[in-house]
Amino acid sequence: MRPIPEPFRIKMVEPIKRISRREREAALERAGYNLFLLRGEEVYIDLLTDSGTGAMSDYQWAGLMQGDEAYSGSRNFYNLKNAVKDIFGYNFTIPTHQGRGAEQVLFPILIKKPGQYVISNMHFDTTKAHVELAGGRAVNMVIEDAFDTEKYHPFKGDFDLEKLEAFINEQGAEKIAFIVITITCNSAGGQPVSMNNIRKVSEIAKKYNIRIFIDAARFAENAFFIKEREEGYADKSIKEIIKEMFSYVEGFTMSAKKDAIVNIGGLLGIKEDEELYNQACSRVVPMEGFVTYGGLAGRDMEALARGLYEGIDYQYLEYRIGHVKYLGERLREGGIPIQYPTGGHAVFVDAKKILPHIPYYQFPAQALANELYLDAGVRGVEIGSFLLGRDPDTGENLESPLELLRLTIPRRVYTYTHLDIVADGLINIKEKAGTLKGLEFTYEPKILRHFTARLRPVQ
Ligand code: P61
Repeated sequence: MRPIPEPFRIKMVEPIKRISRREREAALERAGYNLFLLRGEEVYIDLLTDSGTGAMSDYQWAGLMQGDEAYSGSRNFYNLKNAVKDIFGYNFTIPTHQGRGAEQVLFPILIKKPGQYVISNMHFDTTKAHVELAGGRAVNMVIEDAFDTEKYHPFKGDFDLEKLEAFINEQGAEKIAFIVITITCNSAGGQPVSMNNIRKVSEIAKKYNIRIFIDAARFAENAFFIKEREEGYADKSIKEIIKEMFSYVEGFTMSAKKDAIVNIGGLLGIKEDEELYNQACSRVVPMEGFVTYGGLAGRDMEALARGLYEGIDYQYLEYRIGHVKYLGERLREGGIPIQYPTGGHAVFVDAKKILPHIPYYQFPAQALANELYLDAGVRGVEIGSFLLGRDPDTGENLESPLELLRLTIPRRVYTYTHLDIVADGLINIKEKAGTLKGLEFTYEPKILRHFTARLRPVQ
């Protein structure tokens, strides 16, 4: 595939350096074979996350200098509020320190009784954690095709509508606290949700009188895929598509560290429900900050207001999605199995297929991630059984349906040559895959183990 050119010039750079293989081996051993425990300087190309790692534009940086640091009513807040109204059509905007800030404000308002369900195509890990902290139970209802990495489906993030309706009928609508549509569906591979599916899910929600929201971290990338792949949307603008997507729900939580290309920030958007807005205001003050800053400085809100527009620019999105696809195509050409088609923010490598000799409880995707670091200085992240943890009742390791290595591409940061290094590294590993070993714990914390656990190769 021919690279889609960057719609920007590089005016400022951050030097990076690749340490030697021997130094990487020592670093990995010190980090307990857990890439989260490396220092940033020990990594050459960092594909751990696309969250807060993007490069802001000159216009966003200029906005930082125009921060009005008023405790209440800063002009930057109003710029942000106007941007949300203009792009999403929503009346109420509450800034938060990041996505999970919005989740912790909203979810306890919606989960009224312990044990109520929250249904998503697929919850992201912090989202699931906030559902559970608020007493709810998170269930995922993405289509089966999402788990078949080789099968092409234009919208692998879609809800399984039959399953959704059957579950509501089985449990009774009063047992469902709310539905949240995650766009794009991060955990399924950054896969988009179609407009048709969003509309149908909202019809089901309306029919049963269930509240419905969007987890909007990658809303612009999702809109781009709708324009490219869904019938009837080729001639609509990205902004028109976004307006329609958000017209079907009552509100959204957003980590602005992704598609809005800021290093920190989140949003809670509410379409028109003033009572919900008032309830959220009472929670945001003690948890995040006053309602017109929510844990952000005025300058952060200005960068965010500007980033929202940059993130929905068609030329930028065409480059962005093409850039990620370029890595996906290079890997496929090199015989590396990936979640196909490539998603919006990352390429997800199917580690189970490359390392069939490593069982799930020895974490094949983590073994692959570690080898990629040793070979090429590239840091990806495991999305599989290591992340999933143990069954709280039996203490057994849970088996994830997929063992994935996520190569997450920061926005406007790395060049195509960097992506070639990543692809060459993985293709090289494939040749010696049979020699890779699984991992076992030397230290395992009780919760969220994949951040701090320590491992060693199985002998
Ligand atoms: C990521 F290793 N995502 O994908 P906050 N919803 C969705 C997200 O993707 C998301 C949040 C809400 C991250 C960052 C991350 O264990 C981890 O602004 C669909 O991060 O609070 C975040 O937004 C939360 C990486 C988060 C992790 C938790 O890389």
